[in-house]
Amino acid sequence: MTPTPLDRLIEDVGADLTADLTMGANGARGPRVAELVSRYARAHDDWRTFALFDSQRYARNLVHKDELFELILLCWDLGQVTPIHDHQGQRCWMGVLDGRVEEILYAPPEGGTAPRVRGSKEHERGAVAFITDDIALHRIAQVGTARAVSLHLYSRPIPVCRIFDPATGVVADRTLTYHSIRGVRVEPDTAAR
Ligand code: 2CO
Ligand code: FE2
Repeated sequence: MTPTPLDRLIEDVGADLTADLTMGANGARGPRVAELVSRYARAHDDWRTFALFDSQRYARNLVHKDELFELILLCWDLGQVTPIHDHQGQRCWMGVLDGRVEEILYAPPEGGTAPRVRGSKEHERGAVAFITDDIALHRIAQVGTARAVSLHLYSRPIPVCRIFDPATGVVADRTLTYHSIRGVRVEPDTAAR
């Protein structure tokens, strides 16, 4: 079967992250993931096969997962948002495929205080944001009049994250679940394995 553009993206990202691993911190170049995701986001729409929405909350649709990374299509209905959260020490790239999302960045709370807003950005189709816990915590929200779809790449996969109460900074663990796996709805939403 001919590989789809999304299959090729998975292959290219896998090769890039593997090369990055073997080169270590002194590698000749950093990962090209942002560039690969941005190029894909601008040119292709075969991701639509995996774009399932949920009226209750943003839907996490698993496209690919291996030891090194997971690729998840997030579908945002109008007004849907994440809590303020971390990424468990992993790298997170977010590329917008459709619509618009707002990313609000927060400084990690110190000693039980409310997380402090550090800034916000809006991202449109083709934009790729990158975050780690060293950079900030964040919260994503759909904005505008159209539903949004974004592609999230975590290296390594994140089965659980920490969420922060916006008023008190109180922290809780959240198990991250999938709404679908490779285009097939899993009911109820299934925990990452
Ligand atoms: N990290 C959130 C999640 O995987 C989405 S916000 O972008 O990283 O549900
Ligand atoms: Fe996130």
